[in-house]
Amino acid sequence: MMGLSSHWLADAAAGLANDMSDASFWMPTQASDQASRVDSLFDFILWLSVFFFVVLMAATVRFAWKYRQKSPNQRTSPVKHNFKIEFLWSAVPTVLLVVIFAWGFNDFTALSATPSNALNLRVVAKQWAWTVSYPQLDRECTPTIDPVSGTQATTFYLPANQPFTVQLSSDDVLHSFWIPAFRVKKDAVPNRYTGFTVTPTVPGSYHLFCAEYCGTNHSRMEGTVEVLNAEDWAKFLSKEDERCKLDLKAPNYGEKLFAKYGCAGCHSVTEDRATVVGPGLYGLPGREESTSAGKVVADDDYLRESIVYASKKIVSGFEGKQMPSFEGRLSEQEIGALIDYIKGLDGHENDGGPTNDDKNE
Ligand code: HEC
Ligand SMILES: [Cu+2]
Repeated sequence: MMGLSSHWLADAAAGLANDMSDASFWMPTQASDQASRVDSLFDFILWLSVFFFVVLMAATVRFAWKYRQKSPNQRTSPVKHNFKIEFLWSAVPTVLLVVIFAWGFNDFTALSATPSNALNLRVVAKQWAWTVSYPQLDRECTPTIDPVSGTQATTFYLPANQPFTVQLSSDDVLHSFWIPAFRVKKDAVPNRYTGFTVTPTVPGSYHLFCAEYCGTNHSRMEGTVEVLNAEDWAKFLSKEDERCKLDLKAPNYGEKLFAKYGCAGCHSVTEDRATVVGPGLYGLPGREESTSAGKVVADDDYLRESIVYASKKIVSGFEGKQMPSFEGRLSEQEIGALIDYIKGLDGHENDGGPTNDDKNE
């Protein structure tokens, strides 16, 4: 148990009242595999700073006293340079900074590695709410609006001890997806995908915030992450479960959009990669593509750009041909569904692909 005063302070500082049960003075509950890593580095930097603060202040006070002016006619002796001390005060901080950098970089890369059993979430930020969908499960968690405060809160669900990957995008301005108990925070940037992978470890209910000022109701852009044990997660997955409505547009939403927007009239989707008007899209994701802007790997960002801003990178061999601009015509969810569809053409598992039993266990 914590002291009364530190408990009050921590609550007040972070507004995390119900995350605080086993929190430390500085930090909320550790509820992911990333949390202890982040906290260790935080503690290391904190205690390192405390150590040098004490050493430096003690030396300052001692020297100020020892070398004080003892009589009015005492003169300062000339200060000469001292190689040993100068070397030390450069080398020691350099080594410490490199250690901090390597440590932080290591933790940062851990956030970027996506294991194949990860549950994939697509998170779209929009002034002033989050929409969280599960392309593998055909489910979508939408915000509920409090008519009095204007708070738009989204509750979504995760299984404990299974990694999940978030692919973030924004329909308007910069937002930032922040779950303090997981120690993860990532900006949602318009016209680009960002993301991370992390594993929740403790069943419970945790806060989600927007951590980037995004306009009037920024502080009311909230949510709750419910981390479920295996039994409750199985319940959530059952068809009868009412939490996060089954996405009625699914299945085959991407394929339907592909027909609806006329993509099918210009692009073949069969293995022969036949050219209709534009290039065949089979096998494109992950491949290296020659374009007017040089060679690029066809990742989600490239696919996104090819669909929304087709003229930015023209595929080699298609210089004279025009793909119509879809700028402003597709919602983030539609773009995501189209990308999932293209990625699923070769039947490979992918982050938007169909539900797969191995993936949801
Ligand atoms: C009028 C014909 C036409 C329509 C409609 C069209 N495209 Fe295209 N598309 C093209 C052409 C031509 C290119 C090649 C030139 C370029 O890169 O802009 C292309 C390029 C692409 C690329 C990049 C392909 C590569 O090999 O790198 C993707 C992805 C793509 N289109 C997806 C779509 C999607 C999704 C839609 C529907 C929302 C769509 N296209 C609608 C003609 C079309
Ligand atoms: Cu926001």
